Amino acid sequence: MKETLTIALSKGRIFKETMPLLEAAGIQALDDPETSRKLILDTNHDDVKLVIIRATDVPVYVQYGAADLGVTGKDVLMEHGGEGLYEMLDLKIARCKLMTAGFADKPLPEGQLKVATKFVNCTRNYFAEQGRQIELIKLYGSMELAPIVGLADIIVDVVDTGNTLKANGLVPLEHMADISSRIVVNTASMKTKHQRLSTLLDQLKQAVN
Ligand code: PRT
Ligand code: MG
Repeated sequence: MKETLTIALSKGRIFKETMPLLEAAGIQALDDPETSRKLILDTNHDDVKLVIIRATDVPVYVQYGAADLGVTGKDVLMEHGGEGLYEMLDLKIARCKLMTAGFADKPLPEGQLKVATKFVNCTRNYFAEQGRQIELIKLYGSMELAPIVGLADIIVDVVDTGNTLKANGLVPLEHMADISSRIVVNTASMKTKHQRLSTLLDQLKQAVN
């Protein structure tokens, strides 16, 4: 019997933009995660499974070998730290920017800046490198609200069109990083399933270019 290959994906934009690339590599999902309640999707290969999980959980599943590989945003990967996995390929999908954002017309305070974000590690590193003192406020979503209600001076979030910021009276301020989705592979799987993984990675690389 062939060993199973487990691929971790989140639903939404990552699933939608990854599937054409997996299809180019000959892998088709037999269910749609937007309509199915299944967390493990079969594919046209009986030894390839897709596990559908929260975006922030993808590096964790791959780190512990619950999935051999996964697709994750560089933002999520930087926040996770990358322990136990290899970043193998830039799929150049789900592109956006990690930015600070705040009010256009309001000067920032002289002293400690209050920053609200779910990207606490990225934010801590960014401001530490610049020697700027901040107070970090960890949120799990709807970061745009924080400056409006006076919870924070600025936020750190991923920005695509900027429409969400604009709709809440905010503007992008500092560009922290360009973001796209990456293939990450479990370090042990890279050894034990080397042939299959390198074939799949080659096919995906061709599909990207
Ligand atoms: O949504 P959920 O809480 O389940 O998890 P998630 O937000 O981590 O997952 P998901 O599927 O929304 O995003 C997965 C990955 O897509 C992220 O990790 C990023 O790498 C990437 N990506 C690309 C984005 C965006 N573009 C994006 N625009 N992730 C989030 N957004 C948000 C943005 O923060 C804003 O609130 O979408 C909103 C609309 O963006 P604008 O600028 O176009 O208005
Ligand atoms: Mg989201």
